Amino acid sequence: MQYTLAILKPDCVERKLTGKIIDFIESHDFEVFRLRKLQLTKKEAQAFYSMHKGRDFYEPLIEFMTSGPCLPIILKKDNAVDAFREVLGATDLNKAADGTIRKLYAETIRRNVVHGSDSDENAKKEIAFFFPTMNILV
Ligand code: 3AN
Repeated sequence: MQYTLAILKPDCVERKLTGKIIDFIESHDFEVFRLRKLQLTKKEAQAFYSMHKGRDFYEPLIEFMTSGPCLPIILKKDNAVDAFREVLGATDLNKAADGTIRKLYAETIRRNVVHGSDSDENAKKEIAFFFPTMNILV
């Protein structure tokens, strides 16, 4: 079994898509293992997205991710990281495959509804970021 981190982003919460997205995730056989609802501070968002510091989309991304509450979720499934990236779809909704979350629900490349860890290493870091007591997973 593997774990990955999803975040239902502020656009997802604002558009009241939370239930639909969790239903989608569960119907693709992921277990919702842990879930929180919180609003990221600017410092937290900057730390979470530090790998993108300096990119042109970094500041608007921080503004967007701190604009309202989000729901970090630990998902559990065999091969969870790759399996979730597959159902999530490409960052850019115009490149996302049919039937993926982003193809179905994203509005723009920034307002793309859900985050998913892109590697096992990052999943462990991201899970520890939002669920610091879940050290059994890291
Ligand atoms: P992903 O979420 O698919 O792993 P990353 O990690 O490259 O994508 O980017 C993190 C977030 O930054 C994306 N989910 C999206 O909200 C935003 N983003 C990425 N690339 C762009 C871009 N070219 N323009 C605007 N926002 C972007």
